[in-house]
Amino acid sequence: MNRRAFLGLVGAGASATLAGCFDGQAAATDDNRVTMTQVDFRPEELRVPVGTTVVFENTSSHSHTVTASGLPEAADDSEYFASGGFDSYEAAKAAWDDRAGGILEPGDTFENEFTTPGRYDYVCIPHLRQDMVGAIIVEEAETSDDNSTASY
Ligand SMILES: [Cu+2]
Repeated sequence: MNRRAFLGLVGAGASATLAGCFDGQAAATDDNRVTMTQVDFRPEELRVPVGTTVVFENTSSHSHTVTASGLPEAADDSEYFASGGFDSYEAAKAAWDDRAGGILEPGDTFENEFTTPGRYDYVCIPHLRQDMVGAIIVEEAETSDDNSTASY
């Protein structure tokens, strides 16, 4: 391998590693994207492999929040997520009531990386009465380093 090709590979690896560290860097596709309509999350349930960064995008003309309401048992407190960066539902709710904390205005996005398998329920605090709720279902990676065969 010549030196130029080697440097190119190093560069690609470094940017792939860093991509997860910055907000707004995750590429949103249909596989990892949830949109907000007037009073709905779409899709209401999204299945993703573990390690996926999900992008929540407010494509409506209303303001919303993305606020986790239930984590899988295997997840620890550090995996709590909410727009505004709160570390518990109680904190997010108090901030919303106090100053519209965690608000996602039209066009805003919020991202979260899901590192533990299980079901993560979340709500939009200002539209709870309209049943604006969703869930991210995080599945174990299908491949492993043993000799299991792919199922597709
Ligand atoms: Cu809402």
